Amino acid sequence: MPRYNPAVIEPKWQAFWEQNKTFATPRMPAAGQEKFYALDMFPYPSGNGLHVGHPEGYTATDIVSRAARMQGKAVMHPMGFDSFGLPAEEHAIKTGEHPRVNTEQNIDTFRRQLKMLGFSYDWDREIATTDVEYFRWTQWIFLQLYDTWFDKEQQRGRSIGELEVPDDVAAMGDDFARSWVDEQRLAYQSSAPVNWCPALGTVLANEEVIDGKSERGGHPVVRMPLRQWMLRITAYAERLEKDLELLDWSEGIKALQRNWIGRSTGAEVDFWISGTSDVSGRGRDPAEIECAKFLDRRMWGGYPQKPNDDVLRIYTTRPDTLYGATYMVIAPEHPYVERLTTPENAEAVRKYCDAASMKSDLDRTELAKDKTGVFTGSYAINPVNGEPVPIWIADYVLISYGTGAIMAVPAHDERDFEFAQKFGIPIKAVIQPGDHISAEDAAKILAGEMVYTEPGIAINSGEYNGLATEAFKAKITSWLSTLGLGREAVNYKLRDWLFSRQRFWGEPFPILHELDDEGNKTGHVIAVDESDLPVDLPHLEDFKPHGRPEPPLDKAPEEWLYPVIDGKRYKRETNTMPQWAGSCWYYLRFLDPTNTGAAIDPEIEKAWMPVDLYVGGAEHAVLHLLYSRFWHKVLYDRGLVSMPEPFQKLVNQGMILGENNEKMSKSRGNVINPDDVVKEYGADSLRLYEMFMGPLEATKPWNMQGVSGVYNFLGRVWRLLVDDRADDMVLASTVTDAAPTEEQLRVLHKTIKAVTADIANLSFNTAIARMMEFVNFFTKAGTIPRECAESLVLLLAPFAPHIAEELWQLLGHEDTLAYEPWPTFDERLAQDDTVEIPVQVNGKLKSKVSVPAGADRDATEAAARADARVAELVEGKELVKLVVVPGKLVNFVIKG
Ligand code: ANZ
Repeated sequence: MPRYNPAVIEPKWQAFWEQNKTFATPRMPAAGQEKFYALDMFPYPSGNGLHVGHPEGYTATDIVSRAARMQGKAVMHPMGFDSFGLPAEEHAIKTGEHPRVNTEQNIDTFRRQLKMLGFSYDWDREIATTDVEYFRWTQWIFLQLYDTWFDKEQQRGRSIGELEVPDDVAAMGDDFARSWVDEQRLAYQSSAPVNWCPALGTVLANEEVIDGKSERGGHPVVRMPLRQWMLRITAYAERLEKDLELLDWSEGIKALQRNWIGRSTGAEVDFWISGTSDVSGRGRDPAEIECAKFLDRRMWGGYPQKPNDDVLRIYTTRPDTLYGATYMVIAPEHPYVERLTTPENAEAVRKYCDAASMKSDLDRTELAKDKTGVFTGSYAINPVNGEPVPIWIADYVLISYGTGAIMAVPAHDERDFEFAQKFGIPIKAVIQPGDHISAEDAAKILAGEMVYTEPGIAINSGEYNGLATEAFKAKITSWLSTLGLGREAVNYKLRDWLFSRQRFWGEPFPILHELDDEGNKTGHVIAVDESDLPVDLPHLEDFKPHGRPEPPLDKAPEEWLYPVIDGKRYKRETNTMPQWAGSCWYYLRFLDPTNTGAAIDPEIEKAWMPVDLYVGGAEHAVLHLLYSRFWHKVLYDRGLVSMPEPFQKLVNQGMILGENNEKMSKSRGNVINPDDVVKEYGADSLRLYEMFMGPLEATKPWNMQGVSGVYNFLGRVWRLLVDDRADDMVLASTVTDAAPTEEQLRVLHKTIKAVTADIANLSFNTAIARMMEFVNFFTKAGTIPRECAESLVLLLAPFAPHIAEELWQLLGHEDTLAYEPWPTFDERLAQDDTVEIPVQVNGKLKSKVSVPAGADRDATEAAARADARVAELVEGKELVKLVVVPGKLVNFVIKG
């Protein structure tokens, strides 16, 4: 037995922890006790089991959690499963087996593997997003979103009951008012395109479509509109961006979120629609008179929130280029398409818009090889100079951004430049390029042969000529708003969140559609009563698609699909929620996982939130982290949580590559299975190795020799404390009861100090290196005082908990070391011993002296004077000047 054998000691201690519920966390921290909430991004339990990327982040949080417990903190460290998802449904379609069966098998595998790695989770808190008792509260939170509208003035979500219906809306009747209210909710319905694959008879998720074909089978996929649920995350764009300031996240992740939110500032401008281009006639023709009347009305009436019918409202980030607008573009979905299209263009426009509707936004913008478009036949008047500007339709303008319409300035915008070149539209330069542009290029830019998108000095811009871009923007925006023709505006790239999926294996929406007497939907919906939650998934005979674009739940049995309430028949919503839903709030449920009366007890929420350390993969930098922050803010606005942000500190672990420096993947054959590593070296070695590979956030390749290296290190620790020639477990004779020497104390205290700081800084690789030095030192000495041995075991415990528990027991302790006080250090002993300092006399090096690191001026001077050589030169001489730079140098300037 006395050989280091993880195969024996690891299961032993795992069983001990489980039986004794060593890591059970109390409901609340004790009075006065500091709390620490360490959260891992819970895994999707795939059929492949855990991969070595999982234990990387999980070991990091486990080290911090174990150390925090020993430092006396109340530690919340839970684990669960994000278990809805496509693969389980695919499996169900193939086998006819309920996806729950497969999901639960996979969860069992994951749980077994996680336990095998010795993570100190409180397993009584385990949750899976597919648990009916969990998604009951996911549905409940959806109902809170449904019950909330966003008050722009107060910048917060409020109960729909507090929303006042404007008089003009109320005047349109109850039915209209009800629809109006529904449109204000944070959860609302809208028609959005889905990927319909006729050959497979099912709607596909975006990730199942590759180059317009189904991933499975390569069948054509068409985009078609379907009524879906949206969440109004855009209402929170400003706060989501601003509150990033409150967070201790890396600048990189913050930048990714900021980019995704995509704040853009510019101006809205109204162009009066003239119908024809004849207003340029400058005579008193009727169109010009109308235009003058329009301007007059605006001057007195101001800029209307909603544009009137007689204008085309555009959004631009470059109002300073207004004089260079040579055409306008509206998106193919713009409500004015029909109005603006003249009869001779009608056929071409219809064809163009039909084709555009089949393309995704990405195909229309980033992936588009060529600009396309069609002229409407209509014109609008440029407010700065009265010029008529032709209005085109082109799919590079998206309906979902800004106002869905632009003024195009081909001289200063790449997309517009390409378009104008292709369609022979004039290109008019209105910015003088800066000096960094060659004379040759500048000439081309001015001739409209080359695009220039940077700032510069205004030209061809009437009274604004000579103004620099920023000043021009400010001036013209203010002019526009004085005349009621425009205003400053902010836009966000962030889009509302398409929240429904045409899938079986997801949370059902707690929503019922009203039916009329004929059984047709009236268009109104009601929320399922809270007391009727959860809405569980129905029984299905099989999971095969039914061949229509409606969601698979349309195949559900009558009793599920058509509930009757107070004698009235309803149809259930058959879309399901996306996989992101469950992970939006799991960190709250961990705190109160068995509460049957609420998602979470507010007292408990206050006691434990926010998450103090959240570790996970960088692939979640935007979606998951933005979605959960959004939900949290809504819950905050509605008084259900006490803090505006859920995750105080966030760290992204780096990716672990295969031994060949490539991404691990089955096809590359370079996947490392944690089960195999544990079998050969043990969990402690796997944990230690993953932390020793390099900085947590770095990308790093796997190396089996490295695993064997840390395994050997643990073997050395073992042999330092265990007599491996004895028959039973007895302490090695190296362990003595002698008091440590000064030198040993220095090594000990320095190590404690370094490891403690390294854990706080998540610098685990350096902490391990320190412990290795420590072990080398005492191995060489051939003896280790018990005090030093015990401290080593405690320091090692967060990293390699099984071997540490075993050695702790051997050192004569009966209980687990999980709550043993963390070793402390004496600052005096922990200082790095000494530094060598050059001592000069009149600027010439005469000697070197050793002083304790951190020695002050006086101590440094004293050490220099005590040096025999220096003393000889300096004693009795007149000192002109003395330079002492502690830690660096001493210089005596003497006379004679
Ligand atoms: C005139 C102009 C002149 C523009 C110029 C740019 C450069 P960001 O920064 O992304 O907000 N735009 C506005 N709405 C659009 C839509 N729905 N679809 C496609 N493009 C749209 O960019 C805003 C700029 O993108 C706007 O400023 C507009 O073109 C275009 F020298 O207006 B700009």
